[in-house]
Amino acid sequence: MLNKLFNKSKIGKHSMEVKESLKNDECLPYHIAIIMDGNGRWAKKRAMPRIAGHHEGMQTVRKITRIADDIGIKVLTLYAFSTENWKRPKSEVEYLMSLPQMFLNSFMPELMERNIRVEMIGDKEGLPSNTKSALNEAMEKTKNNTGLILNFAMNYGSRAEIVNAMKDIMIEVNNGNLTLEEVDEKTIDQYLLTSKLPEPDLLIRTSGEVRLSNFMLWQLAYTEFWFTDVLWPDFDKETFMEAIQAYQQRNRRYGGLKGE
Ligand code: V0D
Repeated sequence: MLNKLFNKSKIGKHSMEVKESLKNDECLPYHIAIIMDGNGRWAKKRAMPRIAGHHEGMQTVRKITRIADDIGIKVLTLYAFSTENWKRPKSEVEYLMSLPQMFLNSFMPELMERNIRVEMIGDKEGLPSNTKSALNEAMEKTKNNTGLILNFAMNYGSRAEIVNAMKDIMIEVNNGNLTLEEVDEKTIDQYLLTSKLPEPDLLIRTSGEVRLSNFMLWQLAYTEFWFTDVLWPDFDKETFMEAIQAYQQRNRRYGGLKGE
């Protein structure tokens, strides 16, 4: 039922038909995922505390959300907090956990105006209650919005997501609701936290690290990757457009080869 909302039936597993229909639009990626790295490094370079970098990074989230919405991106998934990030100093984790509330308090009117829907993937139950209620409120208020889906990965880890999907599938098999023979890639898709979303077309990681860090391992199987040394707080429209253009060029080349 929600598949209809995201037009999943129409766009297919790898958004091929959207890519087709957007040919005139030079193959705008439908779903962009970003690993927002380099906030601490940005602060260090300025002899500022790490939390100042996180605050600046939050402003970048605002700017990039506006741009994504303006150019017609349909889904923007932002890796905001991994299950590994709990290992950071308590004061830093506390500050990070206050960011969703801070962000939503000031940005909610604009989210509504822009018809943006807030979503999240990750273990919400593991979040502090203030953070959880800020998120719940934002998702509830924006649930009927039909524009850009702003999807935050919070307390998210991809292997844990896959383990939980496997367990849920095994329960169904155990209960006789599903047979072993019926389990295929589609089944696994359906049990992941991203079951309602198309797979990312483009993954961006900032700050020069070239790895996935347990982010959307299953979902990124066919995604184009784009890496930059730019630190997340310095990420701007120009960098964003550079990433999208690189994606479009790769698609064009692929299309050209395929046609010959
Ligand atoms: C810090 C860079 C926005 C990455 C961006 C708790 C690290 C700024 C949010 C946010 C974070 C999350 C959910 C929501 C609204 C806003 C956010 C965290 C970190 C982790 F509904 N920025 N931001 N959440 N940073």
